[in-house]
Amino acid sequence: MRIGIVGYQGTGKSTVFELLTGVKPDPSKHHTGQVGVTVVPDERFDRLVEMYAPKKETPAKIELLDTPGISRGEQAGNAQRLGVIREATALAQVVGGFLGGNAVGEVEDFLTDLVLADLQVVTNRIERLKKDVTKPVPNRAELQQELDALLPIAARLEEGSTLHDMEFDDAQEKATRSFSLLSRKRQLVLLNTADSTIDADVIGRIEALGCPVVAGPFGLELEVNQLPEDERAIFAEEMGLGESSRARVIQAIFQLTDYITFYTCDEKEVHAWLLRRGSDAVEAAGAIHSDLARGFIRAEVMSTADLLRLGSEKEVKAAGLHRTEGKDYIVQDGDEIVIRFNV
Ligand SMILES: Nc1nc2c(ncn2[C@@H]2O[C@H](COP(=O)(O)OP(=O)(O)OP(=O)(O)O)[C@@H](O)[C@H]2O)c(=O)[nH]1
Ligand SMILES: [Mg+2]
Repeated sequence: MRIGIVGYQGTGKSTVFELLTGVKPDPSKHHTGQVGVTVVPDERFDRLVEMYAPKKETPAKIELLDTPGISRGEQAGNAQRLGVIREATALAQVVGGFLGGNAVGEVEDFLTDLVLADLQVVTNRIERLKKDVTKPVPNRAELQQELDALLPIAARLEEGSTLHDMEFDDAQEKATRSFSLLSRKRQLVLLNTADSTIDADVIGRIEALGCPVVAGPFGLELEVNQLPEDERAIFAEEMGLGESSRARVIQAIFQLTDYITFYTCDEKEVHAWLLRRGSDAVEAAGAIHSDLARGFIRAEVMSTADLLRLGSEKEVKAAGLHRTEGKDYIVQDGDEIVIRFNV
């Protein structure tokens, strides 16, 4: 899973990237974007580690992509600049609240830039299709169907709307699969404020645009992190800083993506795995290793809620809460799973 850290130039994207990943942005990677990895804070995982005391612990991680800022001045080039985030699972827009501009307007403008980038891609394809359907080609009916699927999408984008609440039918999904439409990606706003003062009205107005918001003085927090350990607490108190935003931001990003966490646990390793919500037991097996999916026999499942409440696997089994599930079982958030397989 890769999250694009996006936004206009100089809003604090690289600052947030460093705060979340601990990785210093490398100026030589500025144009292409830089990838860093961050651990997902997870209390269930911490408690499972305590319970199993394994030799190895592997928490869930997400990848963050720090991207070059897009331009307010020359919007014409933005569609191309946004190309680096086509592969992102979801977007986190950093808004430079500390700069004193209009934060709500900045989110609206950014959404418009995404819409324009999508419109360019969709329109190019439509123009091509319009020409091709007039030719005596063998797949003319197919091309016509693709054209019919794209026209309502273009119409929506021309109105200036994102595609967040447009339902796509199968033909539309198929016609747009290779585009990775930007204005369809889920988007979170990270409002980078000057200090710990947060304006609830501004947050409400951004949320009304369809983007959940996490606000915080990310720049200040990074500065505090970079102080010698013994000075951090004093400085944080002086600046009125509370708990670091890092955990809050990553939790919010994770919630945005519609993934769940499942676990594999024994005395060798406690491992947290991310999986798209709605995936079945074979897909969970495949996330661990392709052999486990190929040779899948069954999944033995218990919920970590039961496990942590009752204190051991033995107690869960005694309470009759340990289940055997087949291929079609839809994995639930918090499941602890053992895959039985044969290759
Ligand atoms: N005062 C203050 N300055 C900040 C804050 N966040 C970032 N800055 C400063 O703003 C400048 C730009 O920050 P970056 O994190 O590099 O911004 P960016 O969005 O990555 O910039 P581009 O990649 O060039 O688009 C730097 O000088 C930062 O030190 C903040 O919260 N408060
Ligand atoms: Mg940057």
